[in-house]
Amino acid sequence: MKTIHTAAIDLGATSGRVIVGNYSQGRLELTEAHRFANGFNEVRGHCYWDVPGLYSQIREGLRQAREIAPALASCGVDTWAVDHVLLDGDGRLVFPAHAYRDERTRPYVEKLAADGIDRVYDWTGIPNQAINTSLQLQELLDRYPALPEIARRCLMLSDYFNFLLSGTAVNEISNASSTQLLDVRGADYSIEALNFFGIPKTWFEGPVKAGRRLGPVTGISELEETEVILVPGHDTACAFDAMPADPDGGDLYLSSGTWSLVGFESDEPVIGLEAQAASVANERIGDGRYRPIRNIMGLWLLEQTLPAFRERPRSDREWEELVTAAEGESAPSELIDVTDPAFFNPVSMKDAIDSHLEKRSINPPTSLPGYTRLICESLGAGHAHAARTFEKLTGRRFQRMLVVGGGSRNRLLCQATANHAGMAVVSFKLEGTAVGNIANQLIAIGAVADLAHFRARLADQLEGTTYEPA
Ligand code: LFR
Repeated sequence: MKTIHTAAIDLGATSGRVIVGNYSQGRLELTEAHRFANGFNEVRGHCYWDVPGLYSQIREGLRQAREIAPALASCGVDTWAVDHVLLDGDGRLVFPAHAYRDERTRPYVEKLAADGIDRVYDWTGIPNQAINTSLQLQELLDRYPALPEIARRCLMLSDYFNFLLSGTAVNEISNASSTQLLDVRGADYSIEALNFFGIPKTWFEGPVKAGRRLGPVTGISELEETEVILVPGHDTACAFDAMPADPDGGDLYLSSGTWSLVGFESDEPVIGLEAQAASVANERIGDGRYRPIRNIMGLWLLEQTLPAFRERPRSDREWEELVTAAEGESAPSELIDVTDPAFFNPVSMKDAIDSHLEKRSINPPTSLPGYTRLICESLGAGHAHAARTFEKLTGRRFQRMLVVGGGSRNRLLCQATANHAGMAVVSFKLEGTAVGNIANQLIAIGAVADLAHFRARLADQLEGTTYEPA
């Protein structure tokens, strides 16, 4: 059987990459073609992404991918969720893309909490979060009432890059579900939610399931033979697709990076007042089914604490040293509440942690290993809390928690999660988002029958590390 080459364009909030997947005889090998830093820019108190810059990195990445694999069958794009662009009737950008950590939606969270969230959660199954597309658009429309006269279409970032690459504009369902505008009981936008937020219905078209072939890459001459495939546009949906899960459904998933996303797959949404109180987000899988998750602050806490220390790690070896030193610290008796909004985008994360602790009369750690230990234990407790919440809400019993993403390499975090959850944690050192992206391309072009087959092959190929609860 010949080798099939595909490219995952995988954009995260702090870095982007283009990864070539070489698939042959049921085995997937990955080669990184291009990696680049990403981050939002703050201008006069507001946060924006450099969207044209990202597109130019994507094009460079595809050229590099083609150097590695001249016969590149296809490519697919996944990005972080909730952020989006507005386009005019000719597909021109009418507004710079804000980054979800822009604090302009803060008053809108309070307004929705005071009036409307019960209805909005009932319609959409998505809790009240400052990052939601719904609130971002509501703020823009309040501030610029003439916007509907100029903007004709709203595309999530993944949809927009698909449009630039293929000329085809669609709203893909997994990323559409992160907007808080999709009908949780159906597969279309919620008219009630759109009306509630005052968002023009015409900005969206009925969401499309992943797997559609959007057309050949346009505008990059060497890539005319490469097809753009609609993969799940939301990186977390891709990461979940990459889980080498037990087909019996006994696994809970953790995609661990800037955010910790704990969840599982389900034919039914998890809704109702208890689910709402527990902030369960009913996001979608690329095939339209549900992926109820809890969205926890994640390793952002640690990443943002590092700049306060001169000895911050800069290589794999230095990371290993930091984790070992943190393991040597005594376990903190009090943890931080990883849901505190003070950690969302502080000027100094270390100061935010210190004042969070001081308010409770707890002494802050005195060293980087101390902060690392505190953050990993607190995240572990957050993961465990999410696991218990899902068990309580669904009556399901999860046997294991599977972890992919950057945090799967962090022993301390995996062990803390196992200890707090009383559940085995199995970590796969896997670029989950890129692997799920590639899996969806292989299925769309007919190289793999379906996700169950892909996962079974992947499980044979991978060796997980199991952390038993202490
Ligand atoms: C992870 C992620 C999360 C989403 C957050 C903001 O990269 O996509 O799933 O809640 O970023 O978009």
